[in-house]
Amino acid sequence: MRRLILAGSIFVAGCSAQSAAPVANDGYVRLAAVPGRPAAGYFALRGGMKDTTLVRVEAPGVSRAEMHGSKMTANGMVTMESLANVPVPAKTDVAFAPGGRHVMLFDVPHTVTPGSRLPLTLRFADGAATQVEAKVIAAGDVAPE
Ligand SMILES: [Cu+2]
Repeated sequence: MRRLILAGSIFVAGCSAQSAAPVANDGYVRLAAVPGRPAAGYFALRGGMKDTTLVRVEAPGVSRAEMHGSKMTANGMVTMESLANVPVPAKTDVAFAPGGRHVMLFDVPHTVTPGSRLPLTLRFADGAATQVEAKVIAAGDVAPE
């Protein structure tokens, strides 16, 4: 509902009721095993009516949210790299999932505990935004379906 209001205010003319902006679903946040360490956010992103670029992720009370990619080094180690932006082609699935892209959430408030929800706001280069209510799980929990 919120997404449609945002889209409506930004795309002034010519838009139908269809979602112009990408849509995010199945969000969850895995807390770190050690308090104070960053949590990891995941979601399934689906491109909207046109190509765009994800430029920022925000969460209330979180000091910093960085988009990261994971990549394998020559000696088989997995390392993370910070991503300034993530292309989201029209009508294309862009996964943020374990082993791949994710959002690192720094200084997650103490009120964010397993079983709670943390709204993630995804902001795009064209000014559009979408939100996903991420389920919060503990470090050792199985990821939600
Ligand atoms: Cu990371």
